[in-house]
Amino acid sequence: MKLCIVGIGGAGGKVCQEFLGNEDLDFRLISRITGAEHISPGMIKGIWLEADKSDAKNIQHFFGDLTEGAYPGFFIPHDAVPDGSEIHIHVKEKYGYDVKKQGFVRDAQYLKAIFEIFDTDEELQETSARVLKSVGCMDASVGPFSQGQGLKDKPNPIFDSAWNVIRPYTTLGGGECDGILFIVSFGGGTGTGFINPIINHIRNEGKADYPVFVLGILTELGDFADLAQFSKEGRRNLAAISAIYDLCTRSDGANGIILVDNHVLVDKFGTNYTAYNKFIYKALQPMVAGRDYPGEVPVGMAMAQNFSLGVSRPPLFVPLYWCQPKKPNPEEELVSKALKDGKLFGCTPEKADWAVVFCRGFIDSDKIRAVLSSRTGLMPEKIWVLRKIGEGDDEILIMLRNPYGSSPDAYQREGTMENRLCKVITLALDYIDQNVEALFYEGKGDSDKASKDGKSESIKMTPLAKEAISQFFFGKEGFCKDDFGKTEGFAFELKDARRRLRSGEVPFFLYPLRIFQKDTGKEEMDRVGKEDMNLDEMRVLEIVNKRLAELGLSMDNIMAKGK
Ligand SMILES: Nc1nc2c(ncn2[C@@H]2O[C@H](COP(=O)(O)OP(=O)(O)OP(=O)(O)O)[C@@H](O)[C@H]2O)c(=O)[nH]1
Ligand SMILES: [Mg+2]
Repeated sequence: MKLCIVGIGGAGGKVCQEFLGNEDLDFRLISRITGAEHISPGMIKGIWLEADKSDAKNIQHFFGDLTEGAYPGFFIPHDAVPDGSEIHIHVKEKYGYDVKKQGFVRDAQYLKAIFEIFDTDEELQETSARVLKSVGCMDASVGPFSQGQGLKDKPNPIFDSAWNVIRPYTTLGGGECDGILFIVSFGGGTGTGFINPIINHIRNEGKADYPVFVLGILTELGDFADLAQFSKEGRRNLAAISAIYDLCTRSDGANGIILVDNHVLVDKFGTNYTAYNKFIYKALQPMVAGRDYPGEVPVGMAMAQNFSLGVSRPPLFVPLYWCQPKKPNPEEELVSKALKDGKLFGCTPEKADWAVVFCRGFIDSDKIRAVLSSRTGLMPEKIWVLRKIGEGDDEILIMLRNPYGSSPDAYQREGTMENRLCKVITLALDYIDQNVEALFYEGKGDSDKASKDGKSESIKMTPLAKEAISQFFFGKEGFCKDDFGKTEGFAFELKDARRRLRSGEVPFFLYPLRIFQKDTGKEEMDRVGKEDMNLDEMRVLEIVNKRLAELGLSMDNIMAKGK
């Protein structure tokens, strides 16, 4: 498997940079002057998607401007919308969103809304096609619309252009990468806002099978990140849980969501983000690096299929990493240490339903399987071991799939996934309760509204957009302080998910939610209806079962009585 690393947003870009470092470090300047090819360890390819052009151009110097042919490059997707064009004006006048805004509004709903607006507003789709054609995008031989794809009938310029710059690195566009690893932080606006729309976009393009993995770094608790990221804890947690929600509920979404918790890294490295990023890079090497053992060379497609085998929603993976100096018979110690001290996210290893283990060094797969099986109770056939030739230490990266659930008191124990996610949900709900006006980009003295340059965010949502956001969060019942989210909407789903986590139910997020609904005309129903109808049926069944359980009945005994 050869992955294309796509970092999105600030943290995503910094971690991506670790993967793309030039092997030829000492001669970087000479390499540039002579135009020598940039070679990363393991020949990894990648790209950085960012929303803040001024940061990308002036604050960092690793990535160059991809549109000027630089590699490694950054790309600013909203640059694809011509400034002051009819597209720009249409979205602003009808909805109030400024799609050209530099540095995004720091919440996940902003980009979700914009993606869905382009996805649903037919008038905008026609306008976009006309404008982009008139500025020559259709026939251009360079730039984001040039990758042999031309312009679509219903363009979604921000996400089309982003996919078009990624595609050439993938086997879908003639490149070598047979999978994509997106790296984002769960907590900002750019990474959390972009990750779901871009995966939706890839899947909607008919790329149902292309292997897509997400490495999501959860924002830490406390106020350290407030300053660094200009966003308070509650808001960061709402952004984080919104992104995780959308990732978990799209049944044909990512093939695996790998979770890393900044809070775990705080304990290891204090407040040094660069140390976190280097460590995340190191921990992923057994999965990402080349030099597989002969006969153990997984292709992206097999990896993706195995990751999501037997589960109907994108699975969560917790990585556990350990490395130690080479020694004879290291297997027992490697597995024990990884389980004890190597978790990168809270979890209960015994609850995992499957595991993949990546090792580097002279390591015996059968022994790894036997030790991991005896420690976790997982059947050996549910443990897939892949080995690579290592250079220095022995290393192990265990990825445990869905290691949570079926334990009603787990949420009370520190160090479990239930406990961590319940905290995130509670912080997000408290934030909604206390800052409801911020969901509509309103309210006085909301310091979160200040952007980096000190200017306030000039979003003035129209009644149409406000109504859509209100419906999305609170459903028909609307917002009522200290008493919202009782029957429907995202707030309800969050409360219900917290209830599930507390009672040990798996999974905890169930139903996809949109801000702007698709026109449910017949054609649309035929196209997307099947999945939605199944979900509706599932929901009805679930509600019926719940009510029956409250009455001490079950579907089975009713059927039996009926007979
Ligand atoms: N591991 C790691 N985490 C980071 C780093 N920088 C920021 N974070 C965390 O990630 C969260 C989101 O920050 P960014 O990634 O900068 O946000 P973004 O995706 O660019 O979104 P914006 O809000 O639009 O800037 C922060 O709240 C921190 O918790 C980093 O370099 N490494
Ligand atoms: Mg940013």
